[in-house]
Amino acid sequence: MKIQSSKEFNLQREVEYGTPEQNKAVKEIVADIKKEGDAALFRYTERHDGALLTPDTLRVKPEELEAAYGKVEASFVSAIRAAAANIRAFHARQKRNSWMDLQPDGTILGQIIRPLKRVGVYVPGGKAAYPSSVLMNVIPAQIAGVPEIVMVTPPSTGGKEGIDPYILVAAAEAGVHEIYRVGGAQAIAALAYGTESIAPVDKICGPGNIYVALAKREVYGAVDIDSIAGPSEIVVLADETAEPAYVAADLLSQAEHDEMASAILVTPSQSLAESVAAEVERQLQALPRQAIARASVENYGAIIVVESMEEGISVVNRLAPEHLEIVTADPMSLTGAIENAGAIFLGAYSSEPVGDYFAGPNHIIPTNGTARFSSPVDVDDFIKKSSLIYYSKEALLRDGQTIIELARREGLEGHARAIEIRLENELKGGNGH
Ligand code: HSO
Ligand code: ZN
Repeated sequence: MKIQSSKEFNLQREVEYGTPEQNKAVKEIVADIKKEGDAALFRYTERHDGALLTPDTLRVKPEELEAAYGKVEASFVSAIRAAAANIRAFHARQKRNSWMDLQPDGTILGQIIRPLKRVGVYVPGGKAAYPSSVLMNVIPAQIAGVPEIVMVTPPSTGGKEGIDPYILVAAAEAGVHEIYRVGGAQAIAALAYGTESIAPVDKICGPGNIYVALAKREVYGAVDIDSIAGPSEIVVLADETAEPAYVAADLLSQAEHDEMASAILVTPSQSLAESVAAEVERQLQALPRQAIARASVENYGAIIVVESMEEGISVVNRLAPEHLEIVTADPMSLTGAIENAGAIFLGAYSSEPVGDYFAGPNHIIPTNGTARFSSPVDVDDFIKKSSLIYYSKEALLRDGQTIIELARREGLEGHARAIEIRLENELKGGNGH
């Protein structure tokens, strides 16, 4: 890893918007599913995934879920259960209550909180089919009270055997209600517009390849979508008290996700910088995903040596990383100065995988500097709010003229008269309810 100063460092990663051909292909798939429903869904699944589906085989049956438990280790089931319990407990703290405020004049104002009715979770095939991400997408929806949680995933994430049994077990443990074996842009379109066999959803979330990302963008508006996740990022802010081998291991733990992942150490200590650089190289040699992690640290990784901890904090705030580890003598004392970071891990023992898998906070976190204005996935992503307004006669008599004034200023006489007709009637002594 290159050791550089903050002036030399410039993190720039292209956001993928797809090639014109990819965009065209996705638009066509979405339009076909919208027009032809199941017929197009089965046609594209045969073409892209080589699976011939029927309305009967599209949906995963309870027997298949049961069989999945037979294919995974008992220790995996208990690990998933323990993680799910922590994730549930953390997200349960986020639940909001509806509220109403009754004022002395009889006015009632409030917000009614309701869960979304039906949510679709996309689970990709291939190397990024993570059971942990199934928990992180599904549990917040479940805690929000979403009554219909639907999962879609390509038909052979587990090779010829069909869907990966680890994904099926995670889905069952998380509380998914329906599972369909479709993937790609066609699955996103089916969730958004519905087909004969899949009822449309209100929101689609979960990561996927470029076709999935483009399809989500294409259907946005007809349904809500989550934000489109970029490659994973970690920034470690450390002083000379940090253990170089731990810091290097944490940097590599995120570098191994993706060639475009970014792993950065920010430190005022030249000696830590040098020992972490050596450790990264040493540990890389023995890492099964060395090729991916090496590409990541070479292209998007850095060790930035700063003049002081204050400068380090300002570099972190500029990067606005998805994950920040603070590994200093007193990490808590620096936390207040961190303005932009999706998740903050404090101290030598809060290694990022603790949060990726287990502690309870969500691991779907804003990337690419978007932690400046957005937050990790939580229960709020699966609710909607309705405002409630009740005005008493007394309140309308008091505020009516003010409302009329604002309406006339906007040239909206109809608005003004809707108020005025009531004021006149009441002042005449009428009691029009
Ligand atoms: N670090 C990833 C999440 C993940 N790690 C899933 C392991 N599995 C993005 O936050
Ligand atoms: Zn991770």
